[in-house]
Amino acid sequence: MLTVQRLHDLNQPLLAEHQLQFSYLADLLSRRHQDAQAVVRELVKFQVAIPSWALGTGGTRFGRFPLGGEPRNLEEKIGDVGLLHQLNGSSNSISLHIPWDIPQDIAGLEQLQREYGLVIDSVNSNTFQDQPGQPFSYKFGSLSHTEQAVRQQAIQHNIDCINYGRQLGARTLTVWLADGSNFPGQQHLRRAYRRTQESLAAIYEAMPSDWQLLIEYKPYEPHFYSMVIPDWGTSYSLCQSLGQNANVLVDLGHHLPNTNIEQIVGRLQQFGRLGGFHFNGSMYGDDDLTTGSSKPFQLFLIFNELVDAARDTSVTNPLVAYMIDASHNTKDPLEDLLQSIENILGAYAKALLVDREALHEAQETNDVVRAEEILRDAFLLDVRPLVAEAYRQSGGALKPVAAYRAAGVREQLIQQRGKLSVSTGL
Ligand code: AFD
Ligand code: MN
Ligand code: MN
Repeated sequence: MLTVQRLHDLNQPLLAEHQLQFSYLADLLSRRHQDAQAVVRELVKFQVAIPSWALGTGGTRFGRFPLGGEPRNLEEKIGDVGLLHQLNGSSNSISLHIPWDIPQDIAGLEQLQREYGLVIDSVNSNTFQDQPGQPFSYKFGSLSHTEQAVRQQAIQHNIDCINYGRQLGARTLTVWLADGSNFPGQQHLRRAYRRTQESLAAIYEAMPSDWQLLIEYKPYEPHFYSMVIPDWGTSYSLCQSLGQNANVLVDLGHHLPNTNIEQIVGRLQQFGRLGGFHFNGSMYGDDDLTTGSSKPFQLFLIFNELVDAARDTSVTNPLVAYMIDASHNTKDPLEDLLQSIENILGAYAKALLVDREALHEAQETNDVVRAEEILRDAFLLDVRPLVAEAYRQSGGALKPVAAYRAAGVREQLIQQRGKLSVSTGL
């Protein structure tokens, strides 16, 4: 669909202006003793996984407006992520959600992955819905359920997920637990925690030693009185009780409004328990909007913590797994993912450009204004030429969204898969 030649042709008319902008910025940075190419190298390396469930139009509980050409199976989902990766060179992995993505033809899938240069990043379990033919219902919980048989079914589902993932080379199981209660008194809060801890321990025991378990938290929804894992503290305590290979996953939409997420990120790194991210944009809660769309400064501050910890030799945090967890009911999902990645790379580039020594000095001398100005200097810099250069160096498009449109990708997908094809997922 997108050939190397086509991408080259699409870049051609933009190249002169890009080079002008890039060399201006590189010059400016070198006057400040910063190296533009070094930032570009970091951006080229940076990869964000794409979840299989973000490739179709998401709905709200009021409706869904599919736009056609959505991937109908795992093979086509891999194809979509492959397209994104061709366009920006920054999405080389895909995250699976069971039961929607149970792999059938392993050899065929491996072949496809090789063709597109993709790996399988993680496997996500689903105990928030009942599946046809399932003996026990999750209506009143899964890993925290009062009945042992229901818990066992949910534990087994997570073990099955690990086994599916192993076949395709994944090494991460992500658990988001929807368990909770809607009314005071409905659930014994401490017992629900204990049962969850025991269930997770059983999953952890069954996990191969080179795997990691990531535990998400979320303050509300689908339950509105209490969630069993509502906050990072609960996730952290569970990870502590499980062992070295369990880490906390921060989903940007899983906080109450105005939570200082960058501080949580800093804390978790300090404790060596930050395992991964689900990037998205949030105004009010789990909105799953485009990453960085409404709060770009927050995204920058999060990356500032990540870069800061990465440069601090006293921090021993495991490798952080980056993923987008968004859902779109008004945009073409692929365009939205391209936008998200662009915002993520921009925030990362800005964080890399923070004058960390000067910031440290300002902080140690309590120079409040100077410290803030240092962050603002980096944040307000237009780093788009660096991001575009990273795309170019990895063989992608200087302007991925424009290239996607100019190449008529959606139209071709609709032609291949039909106007009515609807993807599985959330
Ligand atoms: C839901 C949750 C959470 C999770 C995803 C996949 O809110 O973000 O990562 O499902 O299980 O969107
Ligand atoms: Mn998530
Ligand atoms: Mn969510």
